[in-house]
Amino acid sequence: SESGGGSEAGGGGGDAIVMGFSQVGAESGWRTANTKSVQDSAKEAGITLKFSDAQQKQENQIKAIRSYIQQKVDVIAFSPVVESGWDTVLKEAQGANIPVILTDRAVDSADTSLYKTFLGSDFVEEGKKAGQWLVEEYKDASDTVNIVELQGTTGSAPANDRKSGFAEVIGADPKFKIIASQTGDFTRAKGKEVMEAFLKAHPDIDVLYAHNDDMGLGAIEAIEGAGKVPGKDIKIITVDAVKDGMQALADGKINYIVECSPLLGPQLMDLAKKVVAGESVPARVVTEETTFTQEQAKEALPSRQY
Ligand code: GYE
Repeated sequence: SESGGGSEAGGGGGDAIVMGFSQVGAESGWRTANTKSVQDSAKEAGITLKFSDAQQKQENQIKAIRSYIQQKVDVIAFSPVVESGWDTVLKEAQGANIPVILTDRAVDSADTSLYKTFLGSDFVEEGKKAGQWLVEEYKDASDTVNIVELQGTTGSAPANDRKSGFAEVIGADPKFKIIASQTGDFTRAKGKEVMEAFLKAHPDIDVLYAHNDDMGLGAIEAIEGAGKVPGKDIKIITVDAVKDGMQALADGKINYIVECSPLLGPQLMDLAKKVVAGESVPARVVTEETTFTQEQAKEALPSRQY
């Protein structure tokens, strides 16, 4: 492996640790910030990074992981686009004695020995926080609250969990009705397109719950295009809190954002060093996160990094 120049990098007879990282894609502002965090932190930690972008396709990630196995990297890290279907390739990595770290998203493999740890957010909790805001916002209302939902990438951990956490909380009160729910693939373009269809089919939407800021931002364009006022005629809740989302929140077009931090790089590099050195690491490392109202967004915006 190449020398990365970091004095702490080890595990391979003094050479820098080589990490193969398979990223989901470049679908959102969150993802761009996450990629930068991983790349910057690898440099900082003296870890040689082999990086690939799977363009939201599982087959591309499997190919990338197989090529990292062939190249005999020291550690593989990846953010699995969907939860299912990883056992075969993870067994190949295990057979080659290459430790695997899940970052950001989880897999549903029953055999948890196939990876060393999972670093990332608690997406169920994020969905619950979104639901709790809604329950509070409509606590004095007795009429039905019509909700439309823009889901993340079908089969992905954040889409599955943000949906179930939210449904659990609002399910306690029958006045909350999800009248439409479809994937917008975590992108602005798809969020806009699906919201346009929702608006045509349902003249009576009260609330939009979007699984990320980007889909929410696309939906805002659709809402304005339909002559309605986002944040007023239709209340909007999103997840992530990237800069563009925070700006829309401060401008009153979004009503509430549940934070999901993309800055996983420093913790990932620490975990990688430990795993390569054969040290034990916790099976689960959960990211710390908050929520933002419109007022809080105005305060936080000037110092927001991403
Ligand atoms: O919320 C979304 C991105 O996996 C947590 O993926 C991540 C999600 C994030 O595309 O914006």
